[in-house]
Amino acid sequence: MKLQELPDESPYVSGDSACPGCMASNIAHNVLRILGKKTIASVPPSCMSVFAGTFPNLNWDIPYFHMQFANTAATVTGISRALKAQGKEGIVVLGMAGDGGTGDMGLQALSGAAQRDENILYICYNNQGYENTGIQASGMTPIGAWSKTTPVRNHSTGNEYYPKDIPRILIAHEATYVATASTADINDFIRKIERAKEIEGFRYVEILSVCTPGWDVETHLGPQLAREAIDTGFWLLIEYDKHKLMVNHDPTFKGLDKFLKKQGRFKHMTLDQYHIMEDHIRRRYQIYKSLSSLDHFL
Ligand SMILES: Cc1ncc(C[n+]2csc(CCOP(=O)(O)OP(=O)(O)O)c2C)c(N)n1
Repeated sequence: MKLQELPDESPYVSGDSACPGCMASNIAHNVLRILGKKTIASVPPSCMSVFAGTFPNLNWDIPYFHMQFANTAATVTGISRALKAQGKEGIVVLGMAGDGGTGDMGLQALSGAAQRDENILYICYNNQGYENTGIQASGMTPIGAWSKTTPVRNHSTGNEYYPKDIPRILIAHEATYVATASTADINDFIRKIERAKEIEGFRYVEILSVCTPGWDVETHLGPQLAREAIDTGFWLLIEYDKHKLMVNHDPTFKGLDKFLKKQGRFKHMTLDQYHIMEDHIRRRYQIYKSLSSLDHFL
């Protein structure tokens, strides 16, 4: 479906309390427009669970479970297996978590579900930090980024570590479907969520989610930054389906410095740090590109 063909109505109804410019809110709205009402969702502690509200004021108009931080994949596994035991078909079981809940706290449950090929759809909205609790670094925060736990003072210059590449980790599990997406390429986004909806087994989609306070950017800049993230290679669009990996968009790698300078979290970066980031971006692209040249992966 094209964007114009999607229903205006989404089970993600109005009334969330997300920050101005929050991309996670937009992601949830569009994901649920595509998945529709025959969906059961589970969201762990995160911005999303907070700005969704609580019953009876919850803005998800479908069955919705809020559980513990590390449990997303395990919770949706239980729901999916219970539906199977009851002989109920055609219901999407969705887990939706931030990058902290996915790549740090939730990683072992996620890994187990991928290995067992549980019949679940797991979406990580990756805002690249523990944003709900006040902007701490997660395992998926970019190298060099400022956060409250990676300060820029006393000779400390932001996050020292490379971010975990969760799609690559899940591909190594031979997971059924693994993709990344962005609201900046909405047709690619829709196609991937539709594909993830239609197939059975373990499906993972990770979506870049601009966080205006966490990235220290003006509230109107999200869509532009999401576009520049793709063009600069900062965010790769990839898809692993039927054991074949594809890179869906080849970045130009141009304008990385301008892209970074628009974000307060990177404004302290030295030239050396910039080169480390640039080198990392190109290496990651080369890795995906060389894996995509294989006829059959693993
Ligand atoms: C076991 C446990 N540790 C810490 C917390 C506190 N906590 C709630 S939400 C959150 C941050 C979540 O970060 P992420 O998953 O990246 O989602 P975001 O807030 O960025 O949307 C933390 C640390 C918790 N609820 N449970």
